[in-house]
Amino acid sequence: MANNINNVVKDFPILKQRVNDERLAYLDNAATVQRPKQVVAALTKFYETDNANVHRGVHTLAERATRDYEDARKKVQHFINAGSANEVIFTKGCTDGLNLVAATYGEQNIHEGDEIVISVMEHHSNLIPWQQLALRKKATLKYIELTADGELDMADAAKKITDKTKIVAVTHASNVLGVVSPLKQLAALAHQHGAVIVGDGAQAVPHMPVNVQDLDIDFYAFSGHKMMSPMGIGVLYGKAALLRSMPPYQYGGEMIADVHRDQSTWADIPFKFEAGTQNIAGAVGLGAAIDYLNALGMKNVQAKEQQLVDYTLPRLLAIPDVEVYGPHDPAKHTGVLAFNIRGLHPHDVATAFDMDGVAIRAGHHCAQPLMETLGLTATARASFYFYNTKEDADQLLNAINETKEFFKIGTI
Ligand code: C6P
Repeated sequence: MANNINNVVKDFPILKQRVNDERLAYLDNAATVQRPKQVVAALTKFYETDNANVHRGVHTLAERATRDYEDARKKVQHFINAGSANEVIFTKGCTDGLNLVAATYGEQNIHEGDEIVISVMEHHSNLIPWQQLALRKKATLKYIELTADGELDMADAAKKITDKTKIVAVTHASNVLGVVSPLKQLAALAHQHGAVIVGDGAQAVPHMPVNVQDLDIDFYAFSGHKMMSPMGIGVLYGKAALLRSMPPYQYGGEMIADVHRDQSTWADIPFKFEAGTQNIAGAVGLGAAIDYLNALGMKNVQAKEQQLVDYTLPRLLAIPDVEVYGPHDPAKHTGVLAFNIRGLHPHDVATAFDMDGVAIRAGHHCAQPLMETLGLTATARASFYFYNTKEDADQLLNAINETKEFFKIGTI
C-alpha cells in the first residue's frame, strides 16, 4: 500500500503513457480521477473469489459478497464520520443521491409557497432536481449569489434563508470556481429557520477530510469515481431519523419487509433505499479506494493539492491574456482552476493542449446558471489530484504559452 504521497505515480499505470507523442499530464480530475492498481486488484479479487449476490443466499460466496459489501459501507461510515453505517446508502453516484432526496424528502415535505434555497454555482445535479421539485409543487427556488471574489456570499445567504425555507442545497466545493462553501455555518443558518440542508460533496470528499457530524449536515451526496472507485457507485449520507421518515425512492427486491397482494411494508434503512441488485463490486472498489486514501491521510491529500495550487495559480495569473475565475488567493482555492485565454474558444484550447499531452476539460461544466452569472458560455478547466506533480503543472503552463504563440494571441 502506498503511503508516501510524493511516490504514488507508480500505482497508476495509466499515467505513465504518452499521448500524441508527449508525456501525459492528466489534469481532468474534477471530471473523473484515475484508479490505482490496488483498487483494480480488489475488483479482480472480488470477481475471482467472492462474486455473488448479497443478502439473499446462505452459501459461502453469498456470505463473502455480503461481508465485502457491508464492510465497504462501514469504511464509508468511518471515512465521513457518519454516526452509523445504516446512514450510508449506496447510490449510482452523486446525481442519483441528490435526486433521491428531492424525490422522497422533497416530494413529502415541499408544499405550495415553500422556499428552496440553492446557490448560483451549483452543478446541474444539485440544481435541476430542486428546480423541477419547486415547479411541481408551486414552491419558490431562490439562489444565493457570490461575492466579487467568487465565494458564496454569506450575507446574501442570511437574507435568502428565511422561515419559509424548507430545504437548503449547496455544493461543498465548486467544480468551476474552486471555492469551498462554509457548509457548517450554512447548516446552522438552515437549522435556525427549521430547514434541512443537503450538501453536494462531489468535489469535496475526494480532496479533503469531511466530517458529516461536525458539519451537522442532514444529507450529503458524493460519487465514487471522483475518488478512485469504479464508476456507477456513490453514497448518500442522511441522518437516520430523516431517512426513516422518508418514503422509498424505488420499489422492488431488497427494499421490502413484507409484500402482500394489496400492500407492502419496507425494510429498515439503508436497505429501504437500495432496491434491486446493487453495484456490489463498485462498493468493494470504493472500499479499496478509501483504504488507499486512508493510507495517504486526507490531510496529506489536501496539503499536496494545496502545494500544486500554490505553485500553479500565481504563474497562471501572471500570463498575459489569461483570465482565471474564482479567488486569486491560492489559500482560498481548491485544485480546480477554470480559465480562458483571450480570443480563444475553450474547446480549441483543450484540443490544442491535447496535442501537448495535457488533458483538461472545456465547456460549461454542467453549471450553466453560473456561466450566465459570470457572463461566459464556457471555460477551460485544469484540475489536480494528489498524484499530480510540479512537472504536470509546468506542462500546463507551457501548453498555455505554446497555444498563445500558435494562435498569435497577444502579438496582434
Ligand atoms: N462534475 C465535472 O467535470 P456525477 O456525474 O453524479 O458523478 O457527479 C455530478 C456532480 C455533482 N456535483 C458536482 C459539484 C460535480 O462536480 C459533479 C460532476 C463533473 O465537473 C462532471 S459534469
